Amino acid sequence: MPLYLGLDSSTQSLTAVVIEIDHDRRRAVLETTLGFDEELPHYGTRHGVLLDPDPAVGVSPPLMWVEALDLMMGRLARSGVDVREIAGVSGSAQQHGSVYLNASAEAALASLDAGTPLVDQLRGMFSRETSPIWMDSTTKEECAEITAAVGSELQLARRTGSRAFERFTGPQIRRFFKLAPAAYDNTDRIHLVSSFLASLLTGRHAPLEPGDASGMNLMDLSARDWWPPAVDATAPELLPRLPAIAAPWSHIGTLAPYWQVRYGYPATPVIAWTGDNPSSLVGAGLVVEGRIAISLGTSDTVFGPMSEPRVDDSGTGHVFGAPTGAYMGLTCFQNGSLARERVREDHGLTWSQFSQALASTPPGNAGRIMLPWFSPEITPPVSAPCVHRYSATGNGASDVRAVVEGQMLSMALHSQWMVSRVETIHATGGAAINREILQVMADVFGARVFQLPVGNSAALGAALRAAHTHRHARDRSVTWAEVVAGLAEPLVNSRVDPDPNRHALYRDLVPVYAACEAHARGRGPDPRPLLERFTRQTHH
Ligand code: XUL
Repeated sequence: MPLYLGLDSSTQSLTAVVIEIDHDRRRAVLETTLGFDEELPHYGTRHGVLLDPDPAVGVSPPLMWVEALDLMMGRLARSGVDVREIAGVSGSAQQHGSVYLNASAEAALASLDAGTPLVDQLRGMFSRETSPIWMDSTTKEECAEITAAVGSELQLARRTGSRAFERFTGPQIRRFFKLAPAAYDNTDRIHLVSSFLASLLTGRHAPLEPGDASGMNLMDLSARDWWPPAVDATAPELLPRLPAIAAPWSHIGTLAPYWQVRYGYPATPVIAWTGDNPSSLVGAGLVVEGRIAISLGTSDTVFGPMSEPRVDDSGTGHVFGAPTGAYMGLTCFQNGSLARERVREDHGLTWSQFSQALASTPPGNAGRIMLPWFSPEITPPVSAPCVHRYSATGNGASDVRAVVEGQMLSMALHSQWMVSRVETIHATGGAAINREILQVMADVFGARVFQLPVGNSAALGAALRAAHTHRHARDRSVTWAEVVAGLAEPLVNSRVDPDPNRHALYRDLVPVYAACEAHARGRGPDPRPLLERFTRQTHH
C-alpha cells in the first residue's frame, strides 16, 4: 500500500503528514508536529524567531530547522508507520526565508555520516549564522534600490509577480551583501528554506521550483527562470550562487544514505519542495479556479488559483507559480494569530470566551474600527507596530469583534484584485476551527465558507504533491482533482452561510475601513465623518 510523506517547516514548528492512497482507499495515516520553542529550547527562539530589540528584524537559526528535521525523521521511523512503504516525499517551508552556505556544504551534504546527528556535521557549512525570514522588514532601502535599477514597481511586479517587498529574498540578499560583503563573498549557495531542507534529504544542493522562487523578486514568472535585470540589480555575481529552477513535480533525488542507515528509510524519491502557500493551495483542494482559501495562521493569507498571471497593479498582492503548473494569487497579512492572541490575552479571555464575545456583539461593532497592527504589517505596508482604534475603545468583547472585523475587512479590501466576486472560501489554519470567526468571514465576503479538516494544509499538500508525481509517472491521465479527492476536501456539514443583511452592512463598511486605513497611513482625511454616517445608518 503506497504511503506518501509531506513535511512543512513553518515559522513556529515542523509538521509531518503521512497519507495512504491506493485506488479508492485514501486516508491520512499520521500527522505530528514538533514545536521549535518547546522542543528545541536551546536555540532560544520565541514563536520560532530570535528575539531582537528592533521589531523590524526577523531572523531564525537555520540549524534549528536541521535539528528539527533529524528529530522528526527519527520520530516517524519509530511511530509505528511502516516507513519502508513510503513511495514519495516532498515538503514545504515558510516562504522568502534564505539560508547562506559556504563552499564546504556540497561535500558535507554528499558525505553525511549516519552515526552522527545532522547538526554536528553541518555547523561549519553556513556563511551566515542566522536566516532572515518573512517577518523581517529591514530592507526598505534595498527595495527602493532594486526597483530603481529595474525601472519601476510596475515593471518589477509584471515580470516577477510582485513589486519589491521587504521580506522577499532579493532585497534580503542585497542587504546582506551591503552589510557583510566578506560573508557574501564567502557564500557559495543561497537556498530558500524549502530547497535547503530538500538538500538535507537528498544529500546534494536541491533546485528551487517556480512557486517558492516567485517569492524572491528575482524570477521571471512566465519564463520560470531567473530574470537577469533583477539578479543584476540585487548583488554582484549572484547568478552562480542561486539554485537552478526545476518544474514543481521534479524528482530531485532520493533519500540520502544518512536517512536509510540511521532510521531505516528506503531510497525513496524526493520531489521538489515548495513554499507553504503554494503547497497549501493543493492541501486546501484548490486545484481549479473559482474558489479561494483563507489561512488563519501566524500570518493570515488569502490565496487562490489563477490560470493567468494577472498582477495586482495596486501593489499589495503577489502572483506565484502554482504546483499544478498554473499560477496563484496571494495577499499576506502579518498580523494574524498573534494579533488575535494579543487581544485575547490583554482581556484575560479563554478561546471560548473569545467566541462568546463575537457572538454577543453586533456586526459593524457600533462603528468601532481597529487597525490591528500589533507588529509591522505587510498589507498595507506599515513599518512600525501601532494599533489604531477609531472611536472610543469599548470593553473586551468589542475589542475582540474589532480585531476580527478589522482583519476580515482588510482581507476583503486587499483581495479585490485577485477575484472580482468570491462565492466560496475554504478556511484553514489554526483559527479556522472557530465558527464565530468563520461567520464574520462569511458575512464580510458574502461567501459560503467551508472549513477544511483541522491540520496542516501545507504538509498535506506536500504529501499530495509527492503522490501526484508518483502516480503520474505510472499513468499520464491522472488529474490533480483525482489526486486530492477524498483528502483535501472541506468537512461535511462545515458550511457557514453569509447573512444577506449583515453582508450589506459590511459592504458599506469596507470603504469606511479603507478610509481609516488611508488616514492611519497619513494618506487620507479624518474618517470620522464617514464613521458617524455609517453608525447613524446602522442605527436606523
Ligand atoms: C507569504 C508569507 C507567509 C509565509 C509564512 O508571502 O510571507 O505566508 O510564507 O510561512
